[in-house]
Amino acid sequence: MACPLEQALAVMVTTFHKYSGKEGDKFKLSKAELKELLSNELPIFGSKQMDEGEFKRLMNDLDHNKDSEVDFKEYVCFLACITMGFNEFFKDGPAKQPRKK
Ligand SMILES: [Ca+2]
Repeated sequence: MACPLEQALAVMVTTFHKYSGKEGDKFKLSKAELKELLSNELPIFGSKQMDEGEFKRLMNDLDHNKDSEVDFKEYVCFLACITMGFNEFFKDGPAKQPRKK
C-alpha cells in the first residue's frame, strides 16, 4: 500500500470503522459517531460549528434507507459527493495542488 490512491482508499475504509465500532451496530455510523467523524476527520464540515439543524439535514440526506444510521454505502456516497465538489472547485483554477491542512 504505497501508492497515494491506494492509501486514500484504505483511509476511507479504516476511518469509517474507527468510528462505526464505537456504539450500537459496529458497521454503521450512529448520529453521534457521524458527528465525531466529521469534526475529527473532515473539519471543513465539523469545525465550522454546524448547528443541530444543519447536522440533522446532512444526516437525513446521507441516510438513504432511513434507518437513522449511516452505513458504509451511504458514507462512501457522501465522500464521492465531496470529491465531486472538490473536482468542481479545482478544475477551473490554476493547476495547483489542494491545500494541505
Ligand atoms: Ca442508513
